[in-house]
Amino acid sequence: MAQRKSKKTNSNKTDCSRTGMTLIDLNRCFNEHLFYTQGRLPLSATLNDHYMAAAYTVRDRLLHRWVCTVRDFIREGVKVVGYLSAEFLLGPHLGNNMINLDIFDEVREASENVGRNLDAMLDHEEEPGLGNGGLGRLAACYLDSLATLEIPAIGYGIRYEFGIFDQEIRDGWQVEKTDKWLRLGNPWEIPRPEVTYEVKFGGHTAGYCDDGGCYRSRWTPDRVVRGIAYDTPILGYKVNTCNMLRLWKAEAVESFDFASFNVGNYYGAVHEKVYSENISKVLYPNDEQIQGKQLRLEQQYFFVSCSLQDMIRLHLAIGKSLEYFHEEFAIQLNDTHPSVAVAELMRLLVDEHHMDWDTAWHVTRNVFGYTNHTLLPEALERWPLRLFANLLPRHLEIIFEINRRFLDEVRVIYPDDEARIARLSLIDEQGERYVRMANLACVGSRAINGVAKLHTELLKTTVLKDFYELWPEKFSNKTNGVTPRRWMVLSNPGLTRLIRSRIGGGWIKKLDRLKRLESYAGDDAFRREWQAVKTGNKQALAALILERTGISVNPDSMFDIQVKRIHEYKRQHLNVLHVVTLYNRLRRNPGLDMLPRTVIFGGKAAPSYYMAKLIIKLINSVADVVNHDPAVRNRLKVVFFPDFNVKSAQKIYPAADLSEQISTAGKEASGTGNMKFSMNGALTIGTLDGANVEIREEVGADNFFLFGLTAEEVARIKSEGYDPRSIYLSNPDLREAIDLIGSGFFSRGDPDLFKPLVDSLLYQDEYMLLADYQSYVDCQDRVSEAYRDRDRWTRMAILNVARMGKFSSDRAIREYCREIWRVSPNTVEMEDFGDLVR
Ligand code: GL4
Repeated sequence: MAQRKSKKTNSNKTDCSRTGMTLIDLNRCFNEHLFYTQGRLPLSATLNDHYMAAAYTVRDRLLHRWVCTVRDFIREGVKVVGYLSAEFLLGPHLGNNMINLDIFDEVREASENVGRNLDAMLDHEEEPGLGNGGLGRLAACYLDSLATLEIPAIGYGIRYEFGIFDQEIRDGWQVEKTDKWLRLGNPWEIPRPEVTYEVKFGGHTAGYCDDGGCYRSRWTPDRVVRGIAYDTPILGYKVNTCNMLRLWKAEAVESFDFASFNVGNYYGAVHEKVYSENISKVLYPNDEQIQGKQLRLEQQYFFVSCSLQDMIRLHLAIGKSLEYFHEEFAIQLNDTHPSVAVAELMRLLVDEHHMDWDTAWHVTRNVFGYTNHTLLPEALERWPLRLFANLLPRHLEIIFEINRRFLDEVRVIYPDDEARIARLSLIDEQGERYVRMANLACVGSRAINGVAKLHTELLKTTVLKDFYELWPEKFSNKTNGVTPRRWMVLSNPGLTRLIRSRIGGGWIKKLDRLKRLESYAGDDAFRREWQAVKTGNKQALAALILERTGISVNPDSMFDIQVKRIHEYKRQHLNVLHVVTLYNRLRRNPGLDMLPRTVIFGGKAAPSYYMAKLIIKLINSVADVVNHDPAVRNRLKVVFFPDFNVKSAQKIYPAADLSEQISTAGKEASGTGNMKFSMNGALTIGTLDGANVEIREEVGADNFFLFGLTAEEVARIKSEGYDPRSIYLSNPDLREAIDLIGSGFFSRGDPDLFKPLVDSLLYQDEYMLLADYQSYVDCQDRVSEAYRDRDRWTRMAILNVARMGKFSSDRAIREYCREIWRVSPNTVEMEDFGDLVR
């Protein structure tokens, strides 16, 4: 055993050290942590003690690799990626790190040696839910791939004390509960109280002449907050590269205002502390919808300023001049949330480091890249000028100066095109004035990208059209990807084992190799085993559904799943219309030979998004009626799985037969859940939207259930005048479904409850559910037909998995590295630090 272990992962001698990889090493380390870190004897250890001991045992091995990675950072002077994101939806660490260290089986054994089941420990871990959905989860997948590809990188964000709320369902409604993820401590983070920066807010600016006679601006803030670094190691898969995610916590510069304290004003004295700490208190729970709150801008500026100051410090520490900052760092703006970085870097370079404007602008423009993640107008960030000026007066001056110079350039290219100049301006001046963050990001970046082919094309022709016409060379597409380590190896061990048994494990790092599975699609024995894996996963999910909702579902039925944030454009209510249509068929014809389906929904609604919350209530209300109607006889079940998060996602994707990707074409920028489902052998029913288009291209049109209008058709019909009511009137099945909802049938006779939803469909139907309804229902009938032929279905599922290679986040990150960041890998060698690690 010891022999085998010392050969894998690391060629170097770690086997007898403090962080050795053999079962003996792991057992010893586990017991030591139980005793010395948790202060427990095995007999009195709780589940949490065991979990903590396992976490620290694994963490020790991460830290050994981290130390080696950092050693190279300094020694090699390699170019580093700084990934700036307001969200990182990491999910639980323990299992993932065990996979990446390749010690899963050993830790399972070590925990069994102390009488503890590993799954119970994995289940016990609170996940850091520091994100809303796809955007934050993408950032987490990208960190995994950066480390796996051995690219030196630092993720920068906010250490929210409360992440995305926990969702409970009461009487069918969503209820939000505070996410207290830090309650039991967080063994994965290392606080760095000595790595801190001051961040200024408010106040005013005044001009002055410096010693050299240069005109400068001095910013006198009225508030200063301190950011403290908390580092989480991010290890790559079977490599020694261990990058870090550095999250900032806000604290008061002085915890107590002694002047107030001394005059007996205790509450006044702690006020500042409480006020400052608010900044990193809670994640805004809106996905693709801005709230325009000052605290949000404070959060953005806070983490951006700390992160840039940190990168500048690291840069200066290796002895380089700031003129070369962009040669040592590539900084990616994950959407516009961190885009105030453009102005902040200018401020740091010009005001604090006394660089001249032109050089600073050269550095700034060459260091940033900007990824756009949505076309939805309600998600495009803009800040009222007054609010911005009050909070960041110096940044507004800088933005004005950037804008003045930029628009001068534009005027040369497009003389007299005032309308275009108004559209390109960093300031929106139609009515109340706003700072346009997307424009700032475009002007301040070297590269701009969308997240799927269709999305990038739409960016170029709609939201960022003027910028595309100005700088076509800056634009490119980077289709999203997801990490197969978490989304296949960790979450679907059964499928992983089966695939390994036929084609080995090379695909885990080179996902294209899944292609080799194609030849097994026609292999009977393989298909049987494949089905057995799926059935096992469905049974496990059925057990979880029973535990969480009390609903018992049949694992032999088709698991038809839609999990994602609840949003009208994602059209969970189109899925509901289909459910009601099936239900009506059963009511009309009780003896109908219908393929049994379990329709599962999951996802959170922004607390202030009324329609989304009403959709959750609708799903639960329909479920209540359908699941209790004896006439249905288990041919149809509806489940709303509460509190969908990374942890439950890992159990849900592997159990799906059918993946619902049914957004209105042109609205979903990419989607990443669509990729996770397909990688786990679910077939997709979907529109030509986001990455669905490319998934279908890859897996083949025969293995994808397509329905609905194209983005072009959506735009055309909208411009010609769309009339949902005429569709309603001419389609009896649709009318019956909508009328049943409107009648109060699902709301205990109350016709008012769902009226807002029904009315919005009949009189506006912004997302064109009615236009796509018949095409969707027909497509679902084809799905049922296909599922009846289980061998054909399994063949299609195998081909889906075999052809998903493109959607690894490794492919996406390689493209970013080559085409945007221009960074290359650095192989980290393990070093035995002698007595230090024995
Ligand atoms: C999103 C998009 O809605 C989603 O399609 C995409 O996959 C994701 C990552 O690029 O980004 N944009 C925002 S905002 N939230 C998202 O999830």
